[in-house]
Amino acid sequence: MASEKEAALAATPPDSDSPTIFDKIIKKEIPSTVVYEDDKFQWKFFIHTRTRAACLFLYFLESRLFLHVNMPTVQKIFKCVLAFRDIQPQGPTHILVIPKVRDGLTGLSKAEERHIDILGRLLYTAKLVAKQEGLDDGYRVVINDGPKGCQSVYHIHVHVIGGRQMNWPPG
Ligand code: DGP
Repeated sequence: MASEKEAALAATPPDSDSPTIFDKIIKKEIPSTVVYEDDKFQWKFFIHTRTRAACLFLYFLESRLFLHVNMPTVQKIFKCVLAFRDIQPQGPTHILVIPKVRDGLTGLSKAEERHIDILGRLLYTAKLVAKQEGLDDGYRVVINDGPKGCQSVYHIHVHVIGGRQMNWPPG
């Protein structure tokens, strides 16, 4: 298996819509150990969206008829964040927190004002997950960005690493 650095240098930053391995994890097409899944209703999105009636109707249809249609807006409102164990853990605990809808956020450097809510939710979920994992003595939260930041998967994600003493500066 390639090292993280090798994987990051080999990774090509994709178009914002190109699928990544995380899309398959979100759709449960490949297995992962999910530790947290957020399907909370986000009132802020709801109030600001101009298509709320249509979204509610689609969500109702989806939940009643068990449709599994890709409806990004509906997912953005109702299902936001997924956290699962990293396949190459850098500590006894290593969890990735990702948005279920990328919405152009291939990495932090692509963040725009519309992403403020989801960025806050990712960090808040990192805290929830750390607590859930019992990382009471501390942990590290990392967002790698771009080739020099050692990013290998171009779907924004927050690493939550703990269970061992961290060093500084990071490698
Ligand atoms: P980064 O280098 O910051 O882009 O982190 C990507 C992380 O994703 C890396 O730590 C390994 C992890 N990863 C890659 N593929 C998979 C996978 O199929 N399953 C899981 N659980 N993690 C993966």
